[in-house]
Amino acid sequence: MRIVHIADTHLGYRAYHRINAQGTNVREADVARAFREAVDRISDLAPDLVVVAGDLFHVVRPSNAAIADAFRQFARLRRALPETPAVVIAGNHDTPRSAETGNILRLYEEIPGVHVAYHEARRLRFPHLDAAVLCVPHNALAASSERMDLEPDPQAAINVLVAHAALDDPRVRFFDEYGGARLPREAWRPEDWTYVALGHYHRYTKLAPNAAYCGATERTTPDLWQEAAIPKGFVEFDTERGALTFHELESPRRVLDLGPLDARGLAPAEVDAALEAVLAAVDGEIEGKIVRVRVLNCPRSVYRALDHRKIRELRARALHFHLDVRPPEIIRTEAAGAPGRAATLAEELQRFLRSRWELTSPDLDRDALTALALQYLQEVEAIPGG
Ligand SMILES: [Mn+2]
Repeated sequence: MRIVHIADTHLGYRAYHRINAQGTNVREADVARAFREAVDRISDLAPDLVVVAGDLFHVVRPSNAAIADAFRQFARLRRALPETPAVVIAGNHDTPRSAETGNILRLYEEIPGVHVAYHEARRLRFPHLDAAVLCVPHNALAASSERMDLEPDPQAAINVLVAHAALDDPRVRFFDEYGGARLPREAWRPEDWTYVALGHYHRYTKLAPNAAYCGATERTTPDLWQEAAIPKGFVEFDTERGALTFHELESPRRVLDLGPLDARGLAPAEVDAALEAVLAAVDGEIEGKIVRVRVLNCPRSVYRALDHRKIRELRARALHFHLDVRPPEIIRTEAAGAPGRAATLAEELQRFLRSRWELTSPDLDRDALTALALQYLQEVEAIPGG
């Protein structure tokens, strides 16, 4: 049989305050479009089983439009593949912190053939496939204090494990996917399962011939520059051939991370020219794209004298244009961390504020704000039990 494994669609994600002609946030429309493309492609592939390994929604309370659109997509999938069950588990993004808050995913159980695990671990059996699916949603791992032993069902010929978790494995590095529940590597063995479908890590990563993170369908992590060149899509696994195939989606919006330009010793007009050159080298226009250009060693006085009319024009043409200008006194070599030592919270914060945090106005002083944030952190850390 063939299984399609998809995860981290993050429906309802929004960014950049840009609205399309229908009045929808452009990025919210983007994640919806990527999911629609995935449903089209899955319908064409006609698998025997579909698993959604968590973070269907970006937030616990998605917009009505996101809820309705997801409903339409599952209904469409059902119409295209009436014999194919779809199993959906909750991830950290679509699990409410309080159990009293209902989970929106339950709504989708109204669609015949859609099965949802949003709270506790749950085993689903599909006799017509001779298959059992062990569902381990975020809450099942986050709420349990003991180690969970994940065992296949000896009665079933096909055993699938679906989990939304931060796997304890050197091949995955969770830079931006905060808040995942840890899944120790010893909790499961790939050889015990027909297929292991993981969600949470947004980059497609094959961990064994029959185990993978399928990655996200759009770029929605806080530092999406890191994801600029990472393909987005879903995975197909053929249990008879043991073949795992990654299907890349075409619809995710282009993200360009350009530079860095070195402005050391350059006059403002020379920085303008360098900026123009790096943009001219882009394949196609920047229209509608998400673009960052990093400029290093650029003093404030040079930044102020740049051609800001041109920069405003770039901001209007791109969906999002971020000119990330750093003054020369900033030391850029920290943060990789000394080997063998985890970064402290202060180092993490400093790294984020210095290199990842996007200033909303050029008048903000990154250094002053970083110093203030570190001072606040120090004060909090000085409180006993704080
Ligand atoms: Mn996610």
